[in-house]
Amino acid sequence: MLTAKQESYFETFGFLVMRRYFSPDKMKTITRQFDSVLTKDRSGVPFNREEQLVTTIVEQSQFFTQLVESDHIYKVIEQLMPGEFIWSGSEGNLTVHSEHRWHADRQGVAEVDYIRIKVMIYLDPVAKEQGCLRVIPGSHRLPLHTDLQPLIAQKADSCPQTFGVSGADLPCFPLESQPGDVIFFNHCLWHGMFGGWEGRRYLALKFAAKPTTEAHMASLRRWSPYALEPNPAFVNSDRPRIKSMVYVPFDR
Ligand SMILES: O=C(O)CCC(=O)C(=O)O
Repeated sequence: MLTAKQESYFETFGFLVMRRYFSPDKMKTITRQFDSVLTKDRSGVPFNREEQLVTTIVEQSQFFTQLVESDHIYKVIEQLMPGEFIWSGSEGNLTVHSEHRWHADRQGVAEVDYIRIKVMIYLDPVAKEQGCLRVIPGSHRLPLHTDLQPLIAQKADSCPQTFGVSGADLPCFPLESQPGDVIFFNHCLWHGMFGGWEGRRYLALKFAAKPTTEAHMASLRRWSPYALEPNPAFVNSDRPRIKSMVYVPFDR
């Protein structure tokens, strides 16, 4: 599904944007399903400008589970991960914050050789100054990855004190997107968001290479313990692709 050039792009820069990946009709359904799960999670109460995160949006929705096992997602992850991979959870996000300061979801020298991928589906148009994901290309790799380490505190003055510019002015690549575009990025890539508004929505799907070492296990325990305790909806699934992603301990 991906070309060799797209694979090289992802490996080198740490992200890939698939433009118009889902049709307008498909996006309408994705948005309707997203709103429905989040409204149910609020017990039907209208959005009241409070941040909302549903960490099992995929697991509790047959529609989103099918999306994950579709070629559009599953086959691409299969191509971007060097071997087998496991499911590492989902997020339905309705945000109100205006910025998410620079960080890498998995940060540190010990992390960069263990590949994990996050898929971002923004449900609203987002732009550089209006809530899009900004990335620092190539920062999933050493030495750039650790050169940015002072920013991990994510304080208002982390960026000015380290580089003399505000977080919003740090050199970056803004992944402006329209509904239908889909972003795949390496969890070790440094990223941030500025210009967010109340009611910004995105779906995140997370995958990790199958852990094969104690270092991988330690990393999963630290950053994503939920990946090691798969949701019953996935454990009991009879769908081959879903079953293939359920974490099974080494010694079984
Ligand atoms: O709010 C956003 O769009 C960025 C989210 C983010 O930084 C993250 O999921 O780690």
